[in-house]
Amino acid sequence: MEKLKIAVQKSGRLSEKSLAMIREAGIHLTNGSGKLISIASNFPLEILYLRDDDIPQYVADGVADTGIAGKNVLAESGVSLSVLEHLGFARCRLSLAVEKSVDYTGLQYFAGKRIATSYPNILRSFLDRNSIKAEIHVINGSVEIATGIGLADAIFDIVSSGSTLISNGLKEVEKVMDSEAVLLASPAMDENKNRIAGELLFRIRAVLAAANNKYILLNAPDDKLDKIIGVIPGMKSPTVLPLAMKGWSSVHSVVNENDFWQVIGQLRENGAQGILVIPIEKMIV
Ligand code: PRT
Ligand code: ZN
Repeated sequence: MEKLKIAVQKSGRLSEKSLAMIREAGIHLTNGSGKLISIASNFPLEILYLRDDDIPQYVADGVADTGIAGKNVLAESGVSLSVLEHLGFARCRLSLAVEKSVDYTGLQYFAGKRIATSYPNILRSFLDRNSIKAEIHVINGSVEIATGIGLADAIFDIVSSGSTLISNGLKEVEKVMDSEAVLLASPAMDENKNRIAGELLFRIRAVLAAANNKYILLNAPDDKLDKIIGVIPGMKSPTVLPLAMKGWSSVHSVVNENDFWQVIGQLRENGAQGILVIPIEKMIV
């Protein structure tokens, strides 16, 4: 049977999480390190291990049908591909940074300056959009040292925690884009591959939804039930079951990770007791 080919970074920041996500989608991989290809035993999927920079082009050319790459890499490649899903890992941003001592007053600062980066295309289009003429110096790797060694006046690079900037005496002054890993799809897939890609996407969404939600159980005094239910609407509405002890009910629901601590606080204020929080394995939305 025909297999869907998915391109995954061979080794780097995306590799482990990309493979973990595929495994959590219930797909078994016969994997060994250093391989170029793995084949799934229980799903029509073949994994191609590539450098992340090559992934958008390979997907566009149909060498791979789908792929996982950073949004930054897709933007830099200039390849136009549809993003099937934002995957929520490898989050970072691309920013302009200058030496800490610079009295930065705005984008005009960059006019006529030398900016070092490994992302010249994204930077050029940002500067063009803002009508700033600057000199772009392309360097691959260790961009953060470019100002210190006198190669540039500023840098444009990936920032995550910001600690690399701080330890090189730099400060972030303009965020140009946010990035995270994205699932890309080739426009050239036939009907069968589209169907497999659809099933893979369905499973990945179930994994992502599960990771973002928790199952919650609690005991509520009946006279506070309405208030407590108001705090946790759940997927449709919460399950409410009477407890053996008169005047109390058990409430079951699903709470989004983002609202979690706020919801717990409101539940306690409203007299909820014995709150249990359980991870969700898969969530079909
Ligand atoms: O060999 P290959 O070409 O496949 O890998 P690579 O070396 O090009 O990429 P890799 O594995 O380093 O990163 C892959 C992707 O991870 C990037 O394209 C981003 O989408 C994403 N990502 C997320 C990051 C970071 N976070 C990150 N912090 N990529 C790089 N960094 C580096 C950054 O370059 C800077 O030097 O970490 C430093 C900044 O981190 P903080 O935490 O100090 O701010
Ligand atoms: Zn790369």
